[in-house]
Amino acid sequence: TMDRFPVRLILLCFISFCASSYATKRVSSNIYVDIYSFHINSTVTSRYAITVITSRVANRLNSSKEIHFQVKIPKNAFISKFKLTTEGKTYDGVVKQKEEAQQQYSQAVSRGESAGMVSSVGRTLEDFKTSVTVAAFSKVTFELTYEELLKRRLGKYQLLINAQPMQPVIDVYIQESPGISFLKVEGELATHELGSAQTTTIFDKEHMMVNFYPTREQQTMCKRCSENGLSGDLLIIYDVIRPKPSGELQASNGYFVHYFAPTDIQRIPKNVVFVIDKSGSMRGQKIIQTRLAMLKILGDLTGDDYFGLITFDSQVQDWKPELLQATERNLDEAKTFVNMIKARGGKMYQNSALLQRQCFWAPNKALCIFNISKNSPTGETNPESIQASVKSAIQGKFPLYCLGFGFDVSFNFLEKMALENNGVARRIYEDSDADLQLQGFFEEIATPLLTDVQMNYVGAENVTQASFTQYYNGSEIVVAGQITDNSLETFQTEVIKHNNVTYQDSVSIIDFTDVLPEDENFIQRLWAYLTVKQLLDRHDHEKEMVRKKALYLSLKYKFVTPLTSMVVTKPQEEQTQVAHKPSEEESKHGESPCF
Ligand SMILES: *[C@@H]1O[C@H](CO)[C@@H](O)[C@H](O)[C@H]1NC(C)=O
Ligand SMILES: *[C@@H]1O[C@H](CO)[C@@H](O)[C@H](O)[C@H]1NC(C)=O
Ligand SMILES: *[C@@H]1O[C@H](CO)[C@@H](O)[C@H](O)[C@H]1NC(C)=O
Ligand SMILES: *[C@@H]1O[C@H](CO)[C@@H](O)[C@H](O)[C@H]1NC(C)=O
Ligand SMILES: *[C@@H]1O[C@H](CO)[C@@H](O)[C@H](O)[C@H]1NC(C)=O
Ligand SMILES: CC(=O)N[C@H]1CO[C@H](CO)[C@@H](O)[C@@H]1O
Repeated sequence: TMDRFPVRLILLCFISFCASSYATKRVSSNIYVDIYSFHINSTVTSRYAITVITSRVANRLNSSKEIHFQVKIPKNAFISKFKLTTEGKTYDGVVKQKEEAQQQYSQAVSRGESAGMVSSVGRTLEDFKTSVTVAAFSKVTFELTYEELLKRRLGKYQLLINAQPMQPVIDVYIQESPGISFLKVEGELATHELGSAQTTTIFDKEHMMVNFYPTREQQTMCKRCSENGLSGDLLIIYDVIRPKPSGELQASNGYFVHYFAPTDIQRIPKNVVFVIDKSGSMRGQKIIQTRLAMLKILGDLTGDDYFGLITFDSQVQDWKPELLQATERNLDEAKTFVNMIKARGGKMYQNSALLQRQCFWAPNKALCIFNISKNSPTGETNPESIQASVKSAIQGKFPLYCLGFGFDVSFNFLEKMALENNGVARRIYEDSDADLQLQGFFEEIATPLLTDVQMNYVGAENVTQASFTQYYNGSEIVVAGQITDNSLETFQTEVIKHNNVTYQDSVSIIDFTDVLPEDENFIQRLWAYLTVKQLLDRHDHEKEMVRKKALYLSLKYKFVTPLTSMVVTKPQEEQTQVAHKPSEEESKHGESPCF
């Protein structure tokens, strides 16, 4: 028998969801407070995006006035700089260990100041806001910098820029060697009415620029505009050309980055088990959207895939006792089954009570046993023991993916379980497009091309994650590290899959693309960003060594991460504000209680 690609389990965990309606606060326009310049400047160098938002505001009143600065930044980004300048003095944000900043935060709160600066707003953005009292006839400049590594999904990178109603001017400069294969601009601001505000300039295949300069008139006349001006997202979407299957290597100042995304490979057939919650908490839209998504996903399976369906409420039902081949006949039968899935009536699970589940697999067979959590009469279990038993059942043989719906789901639990088992967890937002979110996630993992990829680097140290259980079509493997003694002569790379060398590159200086002097630090920052992200994602991130290392790098590179905060001291009365990276749970629970 042929080797099957490992079973992939998709847990669809729709547990009661908190709707939260978000009213975006508008900066009220006032002829006496003049935002005379608002500039968003984003530079992307080999997928590493550094964005600077600069706002210049004048107080034209003869008395002092509180002036607000409020912007939205991508969740995936780390803030790395904030400063405000007024009356000739500059006040810089200082990145400190979170606990240290917490003290200043608590003191400010106890004085009745609104001390928090960042909150979570939606699926993809965080809200950053601050204000400062500006003297009569004075000006203030706010400058915020954030950094992120763009992740390739479904064959493209996406840079998201959000504009609030304050006369935005957006410049995006992208440089990618060996070249950009396509570039397009989408999003709420890429509309017909604003068409003439946007231009794309192609300098050559490696350098492109997108500008968005709406006139004052355009800012009030478009569909997405209020009387205060336009607001919405601009999405810059692109991909790069990949002339070499062994990937693209860049180095500067003693650091390297390796982008690996081969396409000349056959897909691997896969096994997939869908576990679908049909308990009472799924009633209404959620179960309808799940059915829609499942029908579409089943339609996307190919003939050599094997699949299974399991539904549960308080009991577990297998569609078939074993995985079946995705033949047309079996798929039709499965679709009939899916169409019959109904959310059970019955009571909703109160609080964050969560169905906890234990799954055991045998080859081509999936069996799940569900454990009801503490609040239920059926017995108490602790998440650690469930995580441990799932891990021992899987034994690293295949990745586990968990999808959590809404915010009442114990997402951290799902995430930890997925990470421990080489998978990922995704939060699905209950919204009109929940079925599309589900499908999108499945598409990302639908075409495995490589398994057990090991990237080896000779003459390198402090290398980021270098082994990957799977590589999917449309994604990209990125590895960065330090070059020992900054010596390219000894630097070598090879990519090994299934203990069998498939790509080998002994790199010479010629293979490295030139990096301009002004960009020479970006690979080092990219390395630091990736290292911190991966350390924070590790399921053992609470372990002291991992934490320490992530903290050290966050402080060194001035990243606002879950371990650090930025303290901003404002001109008057030694007022301080603190920027924490919010966790989604915290901010949502604060905003809207569930029941
Ligand atoms: C935008 O940022 C780039 C890179 O930092 C810089 O070279 C350029 O001058 C900036 N543009 C403006 C208009 O500030
Ligand atoms: C400020 O301006 C208002 C009218 O614009 C005026 O009535 C007031 O006297 C001015 N105050 C000072 C201190 O100049
Ligand atoms: C991978 O995706 C690209 C387009 O995104 C497609 O052209 C190609 O056929 C896919 N490869 C496989 C093996 O499915
Ligand atoms: C890089 O690796 C060396 C040893 O190979 C170690 O001494 C050093 O602390 C590491 N640096 C970082 C930032 O982790
Ligand atoms: C690599 O795989 C090929 C066939 O796919 C096999 O002939 C060869 O012996 C393998 N090499 C090693 C080192 O395992
Ligand atoms: C009913 C059921 O499956 N209960 C199990 C819940 O989980 C604990 C520990 O993980 C098991 O010991 C129980 O048998």
